[in-house]
Amino acid sequence: MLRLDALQAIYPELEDRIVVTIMGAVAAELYSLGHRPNFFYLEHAMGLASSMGLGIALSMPEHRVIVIDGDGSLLMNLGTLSTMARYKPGNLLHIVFDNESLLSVGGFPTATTSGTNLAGIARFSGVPCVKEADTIQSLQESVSEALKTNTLTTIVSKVEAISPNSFHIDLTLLENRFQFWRSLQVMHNQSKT
Ligand SMILES: Cc1ncc(C[n+]2csc(CCOP(=O)(O)OP(=O)(O)O)c2C)c(N)n1
Ligand SMILES: [Mg+2]
Repeated sequence: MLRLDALQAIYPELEDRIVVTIMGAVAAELYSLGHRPNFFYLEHAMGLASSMGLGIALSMPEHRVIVIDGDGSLLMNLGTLSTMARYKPGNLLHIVFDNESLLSVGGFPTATTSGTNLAGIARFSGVPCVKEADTIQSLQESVSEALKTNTLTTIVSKVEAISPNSFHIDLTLLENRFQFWRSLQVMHNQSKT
C-alpha cells in the first residue's frame, strides 16, 4: 500500500478534524492532497507529533484529534504510548504509518525491519484499542470505527517506503503555526456556543 493512496482514502475523515503530522514525506503528501488550516505539520521536533496531539486532545475534549505518525518518529518517543495510555483521551486517534524506514532522510531501515512490533508495544503500553491495517479498505474501516467510538486508538499501518514526488510545502512553519492556532480557537469558541 502506498501511503499517499492511504491518505487519499482517509482524507474525507481528516479534512474537518484537527490533524497533527510528523515532518517530511507524510506531511508533504497530506499537503499535496489539500492543505487545511486545521492541519499542522510538526517540523523539526521528531517524535513529538503524538505528544502535541495528546495535549490538544486533552485540552479540547469536544473535538477529535488525529495524529499521523511514522515508525522512526514513534521509535524515538516510545514513552508517548504510555503517556497516551495514562490519560486515555477518547477523542485521540493515532495513526502510525510504518514503512520500516527513515524515508524522509534517505531511507535508512528502522527497528521495525528487525522484529520490533509497534502495535504490540502500543498494546502493552496500555492503549485500549490497537489495530493493524495493512490495506486501504482495512485502514478506512479502522479509521471510521475509531471515530465512532470514544476510545483512544492507535492504528499501525504498514506502507511501502516510497517517497512523494516532491517534498515541497508552500507554507512556512510559523505561518502554519499561527493559522493552526486560529483554527483551533475558532473550533473551541464554536463548541462553547
Ligand atoms: C531529533 C531529530 N532527529 C533527526 C531528524 C531528521 N529526520 C527528519 S524526518 C526523519 C525520519 C522520520 O522517519 P519516520 O517517522 O519513519 O517517517 P518517514 O520519513 O519514514 O515518513 C529524520 C531522521 C530530526 N528532524 N530531528
Ligand atoms: Mg518511516
